[in-house]
Amino acid sequence: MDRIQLMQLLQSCHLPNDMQRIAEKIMQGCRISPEEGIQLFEKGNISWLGALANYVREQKHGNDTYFNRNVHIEPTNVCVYSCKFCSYSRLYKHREEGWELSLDDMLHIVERYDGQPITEVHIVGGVHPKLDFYFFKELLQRIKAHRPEIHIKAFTAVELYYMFKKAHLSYEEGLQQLKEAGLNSIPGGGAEIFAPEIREQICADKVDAENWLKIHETAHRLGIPSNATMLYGHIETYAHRIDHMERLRQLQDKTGGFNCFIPLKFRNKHNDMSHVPESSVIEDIKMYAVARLYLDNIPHLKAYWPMLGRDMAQMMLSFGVDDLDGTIDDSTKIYSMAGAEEQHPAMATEEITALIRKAHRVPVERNSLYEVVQRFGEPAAIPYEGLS
Ligand code: V47
Ligand code: SF4
Repeated sequence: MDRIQLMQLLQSCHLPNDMQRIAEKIMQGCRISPEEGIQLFEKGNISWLGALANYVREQKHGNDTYFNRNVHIEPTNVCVYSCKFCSYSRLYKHREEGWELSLDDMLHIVERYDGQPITEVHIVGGVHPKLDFYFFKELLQRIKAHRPEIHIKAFTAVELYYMFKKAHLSYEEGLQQLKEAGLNSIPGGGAEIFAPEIREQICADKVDAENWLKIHETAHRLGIPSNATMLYGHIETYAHRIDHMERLRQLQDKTGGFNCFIPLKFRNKHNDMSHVPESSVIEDIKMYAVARLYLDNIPHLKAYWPMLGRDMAQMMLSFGVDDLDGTIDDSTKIYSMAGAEEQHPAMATEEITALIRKAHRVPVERNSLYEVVQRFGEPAAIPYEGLS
């Protein structure tokens, strides 16, 4: 959709004056304020919010829709923390109910992909009290010794905070050593909601917002890019979501080190927040659209399909999203244990490209830094294939 078409569509929606002003600002490429972000959540309706988010997405990326070929390693689900939304972790005293992989186990996972064209290993797990900085440093070194070209995106700021603290290393020392051992980028997990009044209720004992942001800032300064997430749709308000995105936007202005933003929909099965209902589809769409409009300086918006489900992730390609993460190969349990539709998340390249084409977008295989590995051509007319 071009600017004129968008303006015509907005006119036909008869927006209230305040919404019309915000929409015009966005079309002119101006940044919206936190107050305006909250108003979009409160008063925005998904038809025009979606059109605006789609316009911004197409200005940035045209029809290109990114994915990568990746595999996850989850070293352990034993964790010293007790986040209330987490369905995945087990305390150390209950470790017999969980898993702990050895260095050899994890190297064997990487070896299983020998000769296959994956480009990224994503490593995230619980915070195990006995697995220390030197264990994880050796893990990086052994993976790189085996497959030097693979990109390692590893360890949330929560895991890094704990391992650096126990090893008496500053963020800079710890990150520099991990970079030399093979760390290429940092995933976005552990951010949850930055506002302390919400953090206290859902994940009181883990790293606070200031240190999460400091670790990412230090990483960016050392040339280690990262992602950022937000866990939404539980007890937070719209103001908390905007506060979260505002802190990310400010850091991104300083460093430019965030590659992508990933809203993570709270899933409520088998955790201590099961009484909190999950967000509706309308709320999910608003979340993605407003994220695209608010975070004008973060290049990519990712719908993480193992958590949203592939149908919802596909739909979000019309509401601001340009990235679907990767093929995954059934290597993560975080969301299936919390009740996500995808109980064994894996998509062959043919499936993920077909999913993108059916949304009339162009599939582009990327590496972890969003450099193009392979373009899959313009979407053809899609024949009707029945209701399934
Ligand atoms: O921080 C845990 C979330 C995150 C639940 O950087 C839950 O590319 C919803 O870091 N409902 C970890 N979410 C996952 C993560 C990640 C995932 C995908 C891509 C990237 C990336 C990073 O998982 C945690 C937490 O916010 N989470 N439990 C739950 N019940
Ligand atoms: Fe541990 Fe992460 Fe689960 Fe929190 S979300 S309990 S830090 S594994």
